[in-house]
Amino acid sequence: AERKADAKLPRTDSRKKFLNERASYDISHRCGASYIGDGWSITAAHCVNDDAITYRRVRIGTQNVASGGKTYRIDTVVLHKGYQSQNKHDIALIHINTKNRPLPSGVEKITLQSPADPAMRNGETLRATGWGMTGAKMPGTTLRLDRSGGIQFRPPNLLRVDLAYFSPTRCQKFSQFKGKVHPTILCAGSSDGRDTCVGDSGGPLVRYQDKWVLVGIVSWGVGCGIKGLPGIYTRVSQYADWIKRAKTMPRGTHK
Ligand code: 4AZ
Repeated sequence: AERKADAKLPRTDSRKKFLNERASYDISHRCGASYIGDGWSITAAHCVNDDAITYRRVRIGTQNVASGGKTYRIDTVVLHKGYQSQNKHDIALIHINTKNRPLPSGVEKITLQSPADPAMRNGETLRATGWGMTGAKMPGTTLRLDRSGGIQFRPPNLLRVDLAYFSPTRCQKFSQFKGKVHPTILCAGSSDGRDTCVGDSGGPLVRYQDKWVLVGIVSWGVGCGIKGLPGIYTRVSQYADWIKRAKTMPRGTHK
């Protein structure tokens, strides 16, 4: 639709100006992702499963949502074939070409949690990071109204939140998640409203086991910050084989 609208504009300076202006104001944050090495990042399928993926970029190597680091075109998207809705197989790999343009210094890949690693215990601490909406105004944040008219904010710098792991048994007890707590997801939340939210999607949920490992991908929830109600994350350890195979895919878009 966007391209059609562009085509209607005359091929003049004003069209050029329009496109340039759009390029400067149209850059907005969409989702998080985690760098896993060899040009590959892992994110949520719902973050990359639309036509606008053509315009989307990866910004890597900065804590600021709008500046610093380096930005790359995405040359490959591998969507999980079983992805239909947000609560099933919400996982995708995206690839950037770092051959001729090395990653910014200091960027490290995160290790994926392995199925053989010690199981998570109910109540243990996991950490999420992202540029998703917050409930409190901080310096530099942009004011937004949510669908219900509530005021929410976009933080300029990366935030982190420590959450508790909710065992599947405990998570099933919430009517909102009953029958949806498949082995391929995990639940994490807090009793005091700490949570992930819109904009954190695709980003990491990590656990410290000798080093930080990736255990979850921010996927979905019912609202944000509702005390006691956890958020839903893709359980990365269940996708070890899928990730290995995805990394062998040729460049392009694979659905
Ligand atoms: C979202 O819409 C979203 N509270 C992400 C996380 C959570 C809710 C919604 C969890 O991207």
